Amino acid sequence: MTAPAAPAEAELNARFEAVVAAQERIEPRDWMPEGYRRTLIRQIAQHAHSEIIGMQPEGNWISRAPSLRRKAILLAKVQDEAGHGLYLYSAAETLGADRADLTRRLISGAQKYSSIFNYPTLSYADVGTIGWLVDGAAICNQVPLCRGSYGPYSRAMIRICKEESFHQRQGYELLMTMMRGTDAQRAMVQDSVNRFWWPSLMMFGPPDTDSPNTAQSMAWGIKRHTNDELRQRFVDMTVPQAEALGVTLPDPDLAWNPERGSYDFGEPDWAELRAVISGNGPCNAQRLAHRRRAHEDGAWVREAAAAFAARAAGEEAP
Ligand code: FAQ
Repeated sequence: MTAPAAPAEAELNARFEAVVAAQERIEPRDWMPEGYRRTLIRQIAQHAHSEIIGMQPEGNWISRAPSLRRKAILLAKVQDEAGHGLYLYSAAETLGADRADLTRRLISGAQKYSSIFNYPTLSYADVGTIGWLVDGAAICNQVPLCRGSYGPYSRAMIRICKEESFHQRQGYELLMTMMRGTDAQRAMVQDSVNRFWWPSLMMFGPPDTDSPNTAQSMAWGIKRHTNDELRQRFVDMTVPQAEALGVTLPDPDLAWNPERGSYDFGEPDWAELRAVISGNGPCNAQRLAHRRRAHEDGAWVREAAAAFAARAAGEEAP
């Protein structure tokens, strides 16, 4: 008796396309096109790196939090970001990526992380603004990823999004508290919003006309909306929140458009986004140097864990 012939690539691809079209999930052991695997590893790794590098701007303020309560909140938030990075590295591993290799690629600058984390945090108000605007943008971008076509990534996003919503609320509550305070505190909040507004819009990526990956990622169900659609959704969600907070968003072109049922807004500085993505933002060098140092300082922990695992495996062997 001969073994049944393996399905031809065309048949495997047809099955894959049918699962994606039915909005069902592709799982790690399913056949998938190499381009799909590569795109997912790229996006999930960048996402994981963003969570890990994203600990630095807010971590900068843990030791200078204005009260024990604020310190406890900030510590918990930064720890959550570490957790998100770990779920995401695990999701990338289900695709055959090696976590140590991904870390090497981050440290060498071969893989990207979100542009937003290359801006400095100059005052405690930035902790609130990051929660409100940066986590807010992250939620807008990531809620649709819970319906993405790759099972381990979409499931990881469910928990991450729940935690990000909590982060956004804590940021908004912090800013609201400052806005109810002194003139100096209100000025600090406004200054922070002025600095973070445009970089937050850039988190959604380049405009659709200049986004090489969107069309294919949408066809594969990795992305559910384009960069511009999500940016618009974020602006529409955020303007009423800014009004309730009493801050002015630094865009003279921001205006309600009744025909579109959305806000019109100005053009972000795309040259700035390109510069930041290519390593020339205000804090790129500092962020990577800090990550590299932490990795080198942790070498002894990795060695000890590997030695312990090898010894335990030896003891268990018959
Ligand atoms: N920064 O063709 P597209 C967070 C790159 S997590 C840096 O449009 P794509 C939580 C892009 O990778 C924030 N690079 O690409 C938190 C591509 O480069 P490549 C991270 C960017 O993938 C909160 C090239 O430009 N979130 O904030 C950026 O279809 C607070 C062409 O662009 C995610 O990663 C950028 N802003 O769409 C943590 C979500 N934009 O790889 C701490 C998942 C574009 O070809 C504190 N990712 N690039 O060399 C995504 O949704 C997508 O990957 C996009 C980009 C929308 C980011």
